[in-house]
Amino acid sequence: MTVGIVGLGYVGLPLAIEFAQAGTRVVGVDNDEALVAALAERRSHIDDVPSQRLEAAAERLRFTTDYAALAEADAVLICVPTPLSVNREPELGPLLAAAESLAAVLRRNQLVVLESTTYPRTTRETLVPILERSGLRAGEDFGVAFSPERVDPGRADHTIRNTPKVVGGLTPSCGERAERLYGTICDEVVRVGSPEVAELSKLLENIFRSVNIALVNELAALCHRMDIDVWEVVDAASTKPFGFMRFDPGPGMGGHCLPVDPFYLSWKAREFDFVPEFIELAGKINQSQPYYCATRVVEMLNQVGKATRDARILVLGVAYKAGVADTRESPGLKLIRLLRGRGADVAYHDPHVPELPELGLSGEPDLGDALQGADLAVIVTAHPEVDHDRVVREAPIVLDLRGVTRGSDDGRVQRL
Ligand code: SAJ
Repeated sequence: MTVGIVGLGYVGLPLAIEFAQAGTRVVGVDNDEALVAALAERRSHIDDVPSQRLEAAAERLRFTTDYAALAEADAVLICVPTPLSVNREPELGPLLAAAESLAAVLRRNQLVVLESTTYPRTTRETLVPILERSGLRAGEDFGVAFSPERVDPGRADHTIRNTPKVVGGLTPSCGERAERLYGTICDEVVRVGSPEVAELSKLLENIFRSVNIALVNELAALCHRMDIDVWEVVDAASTKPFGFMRFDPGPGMGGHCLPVDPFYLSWKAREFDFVPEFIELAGKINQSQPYYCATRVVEMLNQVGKATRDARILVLGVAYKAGVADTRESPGLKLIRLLRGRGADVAYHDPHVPELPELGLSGEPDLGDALQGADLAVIVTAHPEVDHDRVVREAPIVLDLRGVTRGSDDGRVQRL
């Protein structure tokens, strides 16, 4: 069997490796020539895919920018980005381009599976009509299904093989084909009755997180006003062994999934005269969290008689979450902009992120040097390799947005 994969990013490349290691020939297609050239030389750009794994599966992996190579594939998986536009609406450009290129080479009896996160009905209403420009009929001449990606970059405990894979076929036979295909790389495949169910299940997974993160962020602001330790409240609630799932307050909600996916659904819902209040409210709270954190910084400086203007503030951690280098939609970047807007002199230290070109900033490589001369240190993303005890010892005052200083009752430290 041969599988084609369109889009060789953090979803497509791990899939390519998984199929190759399962004995399937893989044709990987991407429109980025430099990326394809690097992969052809067995150099990986994805942290979760060491170059050695490319080497090991080399004889079953072919990478190209030429969609014509997909003609030899029995199945083609589309794994291209589905971001938001500047006014936070679904940006299906990459998906439409991939579909149009695939339609030009589509062959009878091929199976096409969309993995990119999107709103319900994208597969049926957008992807299928484009593919049918080939003259072939979906569900009759070729198969179509949707199967959401559940790749969590940097995670080792949950893998493609041991994470259940949801699959929704355009027709029962499409679903059966997709189930057999994923059964070669996943221990459990979960068949659902339609692409829409599969599309919406993915959005629910991430909207669930967005809403609960917003809940604890809002609770943190209330607790501050009531002088209650929100971290102790969350710890206590987390002792409940059923009916509760822990979420922690923080500087906001970053990443390439959570700040984006919910707005795909709220955008589509408008077509049905429906305003999903939870999604909008959660988005509003999470997007306002960096602003709230900026006021906490100003408040702390004020308490020691310092103005924000010309204060030297050290931001610890600018990646969107601990342990990663990804700064997409990172609240740390927003917080830096807000503090600079108030005239502060902001520096940062993040062992995963040496440069922030979009802010014209280079990270302070040495923590000790970075702490020298700082009027306030704010822990925004708590990477495990950063010595936060040292931060508490050496910074004049510390604002901890991640609850990593809870062992300290030092009066110079405040937390969300
Ligand atoms: N965050 C909080 N408080 C929390 C959890 C997260 O403030 O309690 C913040 C993080 O700091 C980050 C953002 O929210 O800025 C997103 O964090 P995340 O833990 O949801 O991590 P992501 O964005 O990498 O989410 C991915 C998703 N995986 C896929 O879409 C395949 C998500 O569905 C996973 O549940 C999540 O990883 C995970 O469990 O790690």
